[in-house]
Amino acid sequence: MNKFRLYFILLLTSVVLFSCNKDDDKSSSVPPRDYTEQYTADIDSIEKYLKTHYLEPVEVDNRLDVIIKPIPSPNPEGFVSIWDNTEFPLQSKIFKSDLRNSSLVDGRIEDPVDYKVYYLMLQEGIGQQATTTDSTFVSYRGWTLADNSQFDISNVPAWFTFPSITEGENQFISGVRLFTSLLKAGTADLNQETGEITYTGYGAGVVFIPSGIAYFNRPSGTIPSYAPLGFTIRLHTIRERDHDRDGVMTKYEDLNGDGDPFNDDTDGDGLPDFLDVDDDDDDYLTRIEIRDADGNRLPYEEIPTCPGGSLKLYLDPNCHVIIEEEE
Ligand SMILES: [Ca+2]
Ligand SMILES: [Ca+2]
Ligand SMILES: [Ca+2]
Ligand SMILES: [Ca+2]
Repeated sequence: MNKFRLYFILLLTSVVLFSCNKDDDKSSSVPPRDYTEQYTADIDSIEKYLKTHYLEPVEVDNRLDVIIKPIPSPNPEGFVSIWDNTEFPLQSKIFKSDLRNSSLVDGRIEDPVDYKVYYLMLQEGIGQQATTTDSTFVSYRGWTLADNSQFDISNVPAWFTFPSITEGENQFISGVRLFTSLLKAGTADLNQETGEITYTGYGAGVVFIPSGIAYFNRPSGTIPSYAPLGFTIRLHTIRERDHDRDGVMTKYEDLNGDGDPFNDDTDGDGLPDFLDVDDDDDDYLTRIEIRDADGNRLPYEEIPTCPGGSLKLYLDPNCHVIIEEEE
């Protein structure tokens, strides 16, 4: 579990090191491969995998999963490849890596690749659609596509958050969290006698991830470098977050609505709105600019715009707080 988070920290460190110290100590460090070249190789091996393997859905203790095996040759039982499967049709979506060399600004790492991510849905989910900034409560299983060896499994769901808000919050690899945003959550049922919570109707799917949005050049546990990975992901529930705790939920701080809160920076100070406690840089904190005359926090929809303006109060530096905060 923690290795996902540890990996992320290590990767961030390595990005900083590689960008700052290119000339240092060439003997002991091998530069990472080119993202585009590696992606070309990865997508080729992923497509070969999908055309030469079949899957069977399984359900154990309310956990949806798949068994994936190579299609035997000859193939008297007529196994259908994942590529041609019509019961669980293969889908794909283009993603950009969401890794950044700082959690505070939009210093996206220099990765030009449009990653084609193949996936299939086992169950759509009946609850709320996740976003990339929600905390997600996920159980999973992961394996390497090169030899179908399982490197990790978590039948008990755990929380993942990107970017982490408090220390100790786990982050999944980029490819998994991007895919998880395509799933819908389930519903939780509490057994009053045992105290056990059962999740039903959760979104579940299988995703095939190029190494550039997995571990790339860094081996992790039994995962070698540059390894395309497969994951089964089950999204049990989600929690919306307010990353900067300014009273405006992160989902409302994606002003241009493109699903990426890192590229919305109202005051242009390099800190995106969802991580900026004073979004318009007028020296009045957002959390006190979103209160009514009695000092109560307003629901987002009810935060007024400035007189004669189109922006909400906390986003317009030309007008300020409704009431001064009393100490
Ligand atoms: Ca906020
Ligand atoms: Ca945005
Ligand atoms: Ca800002
Ligand atoms: Ca302000």
